[in-house]
Amino acid sequence: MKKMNQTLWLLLALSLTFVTGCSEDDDPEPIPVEYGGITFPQGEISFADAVVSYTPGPGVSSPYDDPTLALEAPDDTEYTDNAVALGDEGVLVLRFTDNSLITSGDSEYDLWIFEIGDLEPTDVAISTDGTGWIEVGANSGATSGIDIDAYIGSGVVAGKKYYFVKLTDLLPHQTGSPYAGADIDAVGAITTVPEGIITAGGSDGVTTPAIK
Ligand SMILES: [Ca+2]
Ligand SMILES: [Ca+2]
Ligand SMILES: [Ca+2]
Ligand SMILES: [Ca+2]
Repeated sequence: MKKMNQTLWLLLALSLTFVTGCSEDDDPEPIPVEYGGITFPQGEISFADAVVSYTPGPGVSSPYDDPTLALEAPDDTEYTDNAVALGDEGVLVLRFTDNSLITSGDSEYDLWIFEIGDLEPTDVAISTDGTGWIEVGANSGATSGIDIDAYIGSGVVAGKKYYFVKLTDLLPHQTGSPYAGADIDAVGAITTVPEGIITAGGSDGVTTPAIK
């Protein structure tokens, strides 16, 4: 009887050690999410988190002039005015704070732009610091992906973390006021690296991520 009790205690102690070890040391596994048929393996953190700047072109007014509508996961699948209009040749700069965009090492798409309504293309550039920009081509409008590995050798560096995405509406003029130009619902990174604590800094009020 005594031996049996000892065995039970030993088993209990072992299982407690196992449970405690798992919960303390391991990051939780990301839960993939799917939007518009595209799977984001790192889950909800994959999407842009903050607006750096918004310079709309002509033909945009409320409620289509709110750049925060381009943040986080896509939510305008039913045309519920949850996208920001850029206006003709307008510019929107977004940033990732709890994740970053990196190359995938293959020709799979790495960055997705969710644009709604009439197809309106944008020029896309990415940056590590929000100042030096690397052109990664134009997207076609609607939900479209970009392979940034294709730009290795013309600015993109494999494995480097890109925190900033700049979208510039491209002519020709298609839709008019109040939602002229490309309508951006969301921007997501497939090959996304989770971030730890971001250090704040910079006199312009823009939080500058620690470049690693
Ligand atoms: Ca994010
Ligand atoms: Ca890629
Ligand atoms: Ca559109
Ligand atoms: Ca949105």
